[in-house]
Amino acid sequence: MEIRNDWTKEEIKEIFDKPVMELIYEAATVHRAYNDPNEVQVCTLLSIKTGGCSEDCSYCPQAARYHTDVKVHKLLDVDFVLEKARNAQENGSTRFCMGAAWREVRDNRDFDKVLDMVKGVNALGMEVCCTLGMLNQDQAKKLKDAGLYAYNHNLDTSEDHYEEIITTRTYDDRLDTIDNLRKADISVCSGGIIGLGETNEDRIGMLHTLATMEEHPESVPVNALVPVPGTPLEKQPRVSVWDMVRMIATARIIMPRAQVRLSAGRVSMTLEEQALCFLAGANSIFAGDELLTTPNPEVDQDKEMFMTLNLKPRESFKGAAAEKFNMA
Ligand code: SAM
Ligand code: DTB
Ligand code: SF4
Repeated sequence: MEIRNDWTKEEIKEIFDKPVMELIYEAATVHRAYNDPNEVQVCTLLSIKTGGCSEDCSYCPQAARYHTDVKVHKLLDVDFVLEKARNAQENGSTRFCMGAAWREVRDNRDFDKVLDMVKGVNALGMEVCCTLGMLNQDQAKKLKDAGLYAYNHNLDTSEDHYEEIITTRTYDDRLDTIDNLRKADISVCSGGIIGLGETNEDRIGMLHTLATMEEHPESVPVNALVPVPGTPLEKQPRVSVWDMVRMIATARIIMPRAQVRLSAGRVSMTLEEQALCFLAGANSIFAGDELLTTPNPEVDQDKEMFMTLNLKPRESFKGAAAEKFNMA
């Protein structure tokens, strides 16, 4: 099976709409043809700058305009961040992702500090990732030179549904940032959220945009909305595990070599539900007691899950991204 980036929406819909058992079987078959099905990447997130964001992303507790109880703080110190990265590494994480509640990267002292964080985490031998909002080509290059491995910038939803969720920047802005990452040879992490009130057509639309990029993102996070009191989406019903499974399985079939990440929402899933997601092709998680501002399963609970399911944490700098970026 060759890797395709000429998928049509109709073809993706046909996969997405298959009976669940058929879909899981197919996704599991593709998964084992391209990846070790017992291997799951463990990433740790850290919010290096929390809250006070100028954007209006309606799912996000960090937008200044909504009244949520996140503990706002300015950019953390480099030493503190490196301590957290070492901790994450001791707990088995091979990727460390630093998130900032910024609309975009600006060329200032804070950015210089982030570059130092990137250098420090890279020196630990971890895959270092950032998610700092939009960035230009020059900033992408500076991050790459500092040792950045991957950058997370989600599409979040379909182009059609986007305006219902965010009005302070456009879908094209997002695609431009992803382009800038590609030009700087940074591994792309891009996916979205389900449970924002979108239709199945929107979910298919987002997957279509990802799977028809010239190169598929090396990582595709699938987040279930964590509804946070104070945000416009606080009353959204939680997504069902079958919606997650459908999304993950379809992503796996159309982007066979991507790390499909079972991201936000694990805290409200049972071990069995998560196991279904791994069977459907998810091969990456965020570990650590917190995501950015909301709870995540406890580290010990995840260690137990890995033992129970005999999962192996994936080594750093391995797989499609490593081959391409030549950092193994
Ligand atoms: N400010 C930067 C940006 O927006 O690109 C980086 C941080 S932002 C919090 C990273 C991603 O987290 C968002 O694109 C969104 O997909 C995800 N996210 C934020 N709040 C969420 C929530 N309540 N539930 C699920 N995912 C969420
Ligand atoms: C992604 O797709 N999910 C992560 C990471 N990329 C940055 C963020 C999830 C955030 C969930 C809400 C919170 O904890 O603030
Ligand atoms: Fe700001 Fe990012 Fe949250 Fe949007 S998702 S409000 S850009 S921190």
